[in-house]
Amino acid sequence: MQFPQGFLWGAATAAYQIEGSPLADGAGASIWHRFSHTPGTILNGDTGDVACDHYRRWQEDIEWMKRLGLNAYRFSVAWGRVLPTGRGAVNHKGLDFYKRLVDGLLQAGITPMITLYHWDLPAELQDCGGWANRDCAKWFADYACFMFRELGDRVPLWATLNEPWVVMALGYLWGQHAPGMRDIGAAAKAGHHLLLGHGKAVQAFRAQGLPNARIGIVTNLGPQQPASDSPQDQMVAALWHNFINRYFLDPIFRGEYPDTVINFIGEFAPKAAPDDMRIIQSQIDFLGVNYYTRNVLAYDASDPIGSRTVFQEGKLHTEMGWEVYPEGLYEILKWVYEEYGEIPLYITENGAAFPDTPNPQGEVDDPLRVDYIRTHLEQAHRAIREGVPLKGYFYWSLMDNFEWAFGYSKRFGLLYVDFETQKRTMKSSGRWYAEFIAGQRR
Ligand code: IFM
Repeated sequence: MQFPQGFLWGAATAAYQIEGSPLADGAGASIWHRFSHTPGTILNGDTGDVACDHYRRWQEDIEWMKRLGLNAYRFSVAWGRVLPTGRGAVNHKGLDFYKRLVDGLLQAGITPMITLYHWDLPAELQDCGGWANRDCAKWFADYACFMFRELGDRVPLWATLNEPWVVMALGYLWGQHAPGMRDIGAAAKAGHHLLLGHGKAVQAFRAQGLPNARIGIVTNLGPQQPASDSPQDQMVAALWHNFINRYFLDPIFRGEYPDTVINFIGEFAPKAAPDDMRIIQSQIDFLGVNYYTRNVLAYDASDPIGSRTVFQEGKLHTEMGWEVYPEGLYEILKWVYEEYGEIPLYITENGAAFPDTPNPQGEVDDPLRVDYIRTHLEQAHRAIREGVPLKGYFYWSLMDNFEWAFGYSKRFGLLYVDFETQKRTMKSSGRWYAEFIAGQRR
């Protein structure tokens, strides 16, 4: 398996999941700080107050990246560290943290990819309605523009949003994520304003004229397959496919929402102002694909949405309950390529949580994760052989971290983190990945 020259070998993280010190040095609280401090929201009452203490240990973490042989690192900026209330006054201490991090990465020969929004909206903006308020698109673009000015000369890869579908569905529709809303109308508005914020940020990026930087968006995608050939199962699988895979990509690449979903949500469908779709369609330079699993779906009249996910007996599932289905990575990459054309792609997340425990010598052997990475890389390679313009792979995640509503109970890392002592230990999957990357350089 030889990947193309210049392929990026990375790992990914997000600010609230690893940084800790959420209010340090003048940072403003985010919706995740608020949400995790609300009793009953997060398993075991966990919060991101300490997380992996990366805010203070970032230099050590760059050393770990070097040991892994990474040539790229995807991380997110906590909006509220830089602009504590989300707009207006700048907090230079917060900004300096990211400047130091970027410089440290560049010095180590590691290409930074910044995600501007990985779910931690400044809490003050939520008090004004958050993403359900159309103004949020402008607040986001202003923040993005500020970041391009400050770091655009040094950061070659920028992603506007991480998984807008998850923000809309889990944050505004089903309520498991911050801001914990359950309101279909607000969800549809939030989705539209996320798209608009993305488009406006892309326009601000172009206006800066950054010759060495490229911009894209990161979406969670995966095959949505019918459990049988029955027309009802096929119908629900198609609906989920349009909802998960097309709902954000069709507007970006075609300037329209998928009809089936719009018809399904009826009166709640987002109302686009005349110029919105033109802004949303602003040309991007790459698409980030986060792939974890597939869904097999059956019609179920007793369910409010009319469908249920069919558990795949006999298949390996991760601690998240997600089926390990490497072919799905190939299938979804091919689908994106065939559907939306020659856009450069990155696998911006792919990974698995397994129950890792150190042995008495303190080593963490995780053969299931080694298999997971290897089999997914095989499928990525297969896609490249068939012409898919895949440019990089970022394992999720560099280290065990705060897995949102599941707190610290799910370990995805290449590095095991002892959350009591903050000691990092490279798992056998980390050693495997390092050897694999080294092999690509020979
Ligand atoms: O931890 C998350 C990440 O923040 C976004 N994508 C999925 C990961 C695993 O659930």
